[in-house]
Amino acid sequence: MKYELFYWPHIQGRGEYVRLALEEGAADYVDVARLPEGEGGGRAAVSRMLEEATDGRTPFAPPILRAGKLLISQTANILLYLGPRLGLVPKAEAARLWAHQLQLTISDLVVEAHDTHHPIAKSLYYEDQKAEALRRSGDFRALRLPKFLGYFERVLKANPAGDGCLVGKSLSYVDLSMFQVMSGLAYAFPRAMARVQSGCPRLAALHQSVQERPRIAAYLRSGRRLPFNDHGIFRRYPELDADA
Ligand SMILES: N[C@@H](CCC(=O)N[C@@H](CS)C(=O)NCC(=O)O)C(=O)O
Repeated sequence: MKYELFYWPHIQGRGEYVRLALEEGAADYVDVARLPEGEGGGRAAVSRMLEEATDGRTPFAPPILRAGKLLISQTANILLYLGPRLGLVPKAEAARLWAHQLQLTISDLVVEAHDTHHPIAKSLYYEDQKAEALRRSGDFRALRLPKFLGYFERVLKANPAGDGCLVGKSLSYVDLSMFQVMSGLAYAFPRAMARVQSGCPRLAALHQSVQERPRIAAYLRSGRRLPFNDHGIFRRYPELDADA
């Protein structure tokens, strides 16, 4: 199967959760919007997907994955589809539902991380909602970040198959996504993350182990991995990472 990923070309964004799974699974894929515009790439490639109904199943927002005749959107839904095909989730239904449940919780965390800098509206500039962003990020750092990471740390600790991964006894797409969220949070909130992470040794070890996997390490070194920047979901605005 040759997969086509459609995602905005200049940020990691939610496309990165899908990319990490495709890379670890050694999948044959094209990151369509990263192709030159003359070859059907660029932002227009994504916009086209949002405008053209395919069997009446037009996606609302990227990332979008084309797999043969299937067009799939919603990050967690894409990973639900890819997981078994790329060997990135256990076979049992209960484990797949558990993986999906954790992935949806990661999606919730991603939304909250985004809303620290855009608490009022996506359509407004950060500078137009800075006062609200300062209040929102204070709550995020003090309460939400420790609550989410503390939860995932407990999930690791409680995994009956071992605390090296979140689901079952080997790496799943959820571990890859957890790696991405932690990387993004460490970029956006280096001070808050240093405080919270000291109480989450298993999560820190998981992050390290994912980063060292040969295919992930090769991907992270490659030009396919864009650096974090201040247009994406995780942004480094030092004023939003003040001391507790
Ligand atoms: N819940 C969706 C959210 C998708 C989403 O918000 N995509 C962003 C880019 S990361 C977008 O382009 N949104 C356009 C919009 O919300 O109008 C997912 O997890 O895939």
